[in-house]
Amino acid sequence: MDSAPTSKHNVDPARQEFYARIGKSNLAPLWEVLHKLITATPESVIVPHLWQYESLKPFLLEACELITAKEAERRVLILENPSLKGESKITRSLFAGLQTILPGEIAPPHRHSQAALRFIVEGQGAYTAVDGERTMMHPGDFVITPSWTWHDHGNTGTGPMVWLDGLDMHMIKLFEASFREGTGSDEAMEPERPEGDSYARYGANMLPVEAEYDRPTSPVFNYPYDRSREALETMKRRDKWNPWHGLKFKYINPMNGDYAMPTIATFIQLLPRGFKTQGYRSTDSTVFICVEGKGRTQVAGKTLDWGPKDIFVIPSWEKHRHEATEESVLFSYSDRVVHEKLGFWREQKFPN
Ligand code: GTQ
Repeated sequence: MDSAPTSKHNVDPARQEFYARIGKSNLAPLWEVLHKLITATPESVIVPHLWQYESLKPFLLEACELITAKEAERRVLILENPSLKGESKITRSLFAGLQTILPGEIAPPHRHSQAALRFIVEGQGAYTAVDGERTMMHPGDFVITPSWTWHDHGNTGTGPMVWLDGLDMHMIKLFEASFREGTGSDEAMEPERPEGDSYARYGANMLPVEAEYDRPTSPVFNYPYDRSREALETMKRRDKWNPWHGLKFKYINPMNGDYAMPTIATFIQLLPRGFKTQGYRSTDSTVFICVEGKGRTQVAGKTLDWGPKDIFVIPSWEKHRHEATEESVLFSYSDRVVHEKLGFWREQKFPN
């Protein structure tokens, strides 16, 4: 028995009439959208882009003349992907912004469901406090503010301090799980523990024998650059260079060896002078910041020329390669940890 529609001629209007009718019942036909929903390969809506720090810096300083850190709560200029203007997104899931704080200023305490990372760009003498412990920030340090921890920032130095904020903002938004609160005061919170406490407890290849720490985020909330840089420097004497990554490491949570944060994966890599990586792509759109050196990244027919403090973003599944014209260090972050945990992370390594 043939159950196919017999008169093709009448099918389209009949379908349209059907769709309109079921639409009133909040129903829609999957077959009209199936291949837009389930694409053969990732179709990223974002574009590769580079922000040259030197050209942004004047805007950071101009913002300081227009608003105080206190009034702004956080004086941040958001890095928006050119294809997602007005959405506060550098990728579909992640936020990136440059936060500036002047000597004597504080950014008042608050807490929120969104987790943040800070990657320090320049300056000295500013601290961030997380959950009652302050840490002084230095260029190249990777600092974590876990979900729902109280945090404030203050600058006790003599010049402006700038860092890159990375937040899992748009994941929380997707899940409609955002909470936020302030302390009701604009004043900095009083430290409850001495500076360096977490690092001593969790950052010295030892753990308290009866550790009570039970967050899914690393208790080491400042990974100082001098330690990461020293590790890269020592390893480069012996390591073979990975053709796709140079010498690349992920920051980990010493409690379990997993990524340092449950929603954002963070990495640091060293590319020797003259090194060209082979083509690579992965499902996690990635934000990079050049810490030291100089080079370029080829992606989607574009060349992103980077130097110290420049920030760039590579979309999901776009083949790219890095070339270091000087010995370079890149820090990067992405939502790879989520892809891996949920079982859909993919990568492709090209032979050239
Ligand atoms: O420092 O707490 O860039 O709450 C965006 C939201 C920074 C922060 C941002 C924030 C923060």
